[in-house]
Amino acid sequence: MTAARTQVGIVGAGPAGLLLSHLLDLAGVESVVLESRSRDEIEHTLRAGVLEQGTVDLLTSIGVGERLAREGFVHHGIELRFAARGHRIDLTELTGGKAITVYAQHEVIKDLVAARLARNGAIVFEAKGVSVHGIESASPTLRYRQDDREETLACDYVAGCDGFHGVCRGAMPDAVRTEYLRSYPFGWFGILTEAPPSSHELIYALHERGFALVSTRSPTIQRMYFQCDPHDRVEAWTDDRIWSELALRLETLDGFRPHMGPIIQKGIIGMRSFVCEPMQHGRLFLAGDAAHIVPPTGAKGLNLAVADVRVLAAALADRYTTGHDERLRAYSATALRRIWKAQRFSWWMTSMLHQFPENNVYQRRLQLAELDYVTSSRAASTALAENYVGLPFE
Ligand code: RFL
Ligand code: PHB
Repeated sequence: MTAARTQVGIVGAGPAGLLLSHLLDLAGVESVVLESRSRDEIEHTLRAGVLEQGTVDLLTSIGVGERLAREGFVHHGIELRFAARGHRIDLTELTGGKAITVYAQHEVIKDLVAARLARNGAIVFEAKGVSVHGIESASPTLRYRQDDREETLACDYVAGCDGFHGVCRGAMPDAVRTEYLRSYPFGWFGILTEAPPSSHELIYALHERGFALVSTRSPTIQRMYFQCDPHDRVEAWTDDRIWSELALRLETLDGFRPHMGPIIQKGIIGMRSFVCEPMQHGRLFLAGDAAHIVPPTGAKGLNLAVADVRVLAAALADRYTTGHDERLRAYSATALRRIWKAQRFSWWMTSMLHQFPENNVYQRRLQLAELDYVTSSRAASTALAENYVGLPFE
């Protein structure tokens, strides 16, 4: 067994863990990241696509925005489509100049890994069986296996950035934790297709058959989703069936058809809303999906992970440079204010844009009235726009 020591032990090399490690390094605080998967795996897992303005600004200000500026797509609006008509929400005009950038999460991961390694950052890939010990003591430890060796990492603080299925949340005693959960009675079927963009902006559509979303990845690769049964099987969906479902749900009075191409990836994603409170116990701090999940309809998950870590990194840096721990003690409360607002927005977008099996005709008419209001009232579209591009920090 070998033992090592660092200031902050970080579990998980997702956007939260990698960004935290980078921000700490820039502030002169040492960390080690333990990741259960290989570098190749984390750099190729397909997930989010939409970055808020504040996420882009942060990544740019810390030197990881170069490829993002070159290859990301800045979008100034989105379309809400219902009753076979499209309605544009002008994000930039409604928010005084803000926009979102479409840039895949695994590209952000590649940029952050490269930035960490360029500064000799310590990332242990394929760290198996990570366990967390002594979080109520002054020197917590992380134990794990690497190449069949048992390793111990002693730290001042542990950051649990290990996603929804990680081990850190469970290291907080049940008695101090309250978990808020809501599951949705549907999932998203997601595809990647080799085709030109079907639209120059994202389309969020509500149809009698359910939700559909048109997004993009590059001029030649497109990302699309549609609401499905969460227990459906991917194999039940042939390419032809997928394209006819998307064409139906996206139809407009003026004959819109999505550009079809070979489907190179298919998958089903469950939808839930989840918050764990508090996000801190002893010397363990949770950030990102380890502490909260939102349904993807508001495109908030990755952006929230970034917002948590921004608060946590500043609080830890404060602790090391000034010796004060007020910001660290306030971390959970500070982060949760933004998290609950993002929960509300994601729940609201999801409720407005999906068919719920339990909804009766009256509730369906209310959904259409809500969409009509959001797209025709400046006040209502401004509320959507300011949440979608990201609420201001603190
Ligand atoms: P992650 O990305 O899950 O990273 C956690 C990392 O921890 C590792 N890990 C462990 N390591 C060591 N020991 C253990 N025991 C471990 N257990 C886990 C994992 O291997 C992994 O590398 O969490 P993080 O960093 O908090 O980041 C959160 C985001 O990934 C997530 O919120 C977003 O992907 C959500 N999301 C979206 N967010 C957006 O902001 N905009 C979007 O457009 C958007 N679209 C989406 C999404 C999520 C989706 N899926 C697949 C759920 C679209 C989809 C389809
Ligand atoms: C994506 O491009 O993957 C994407 C875009 C918008 C969302 C969710 C996912 O709301």
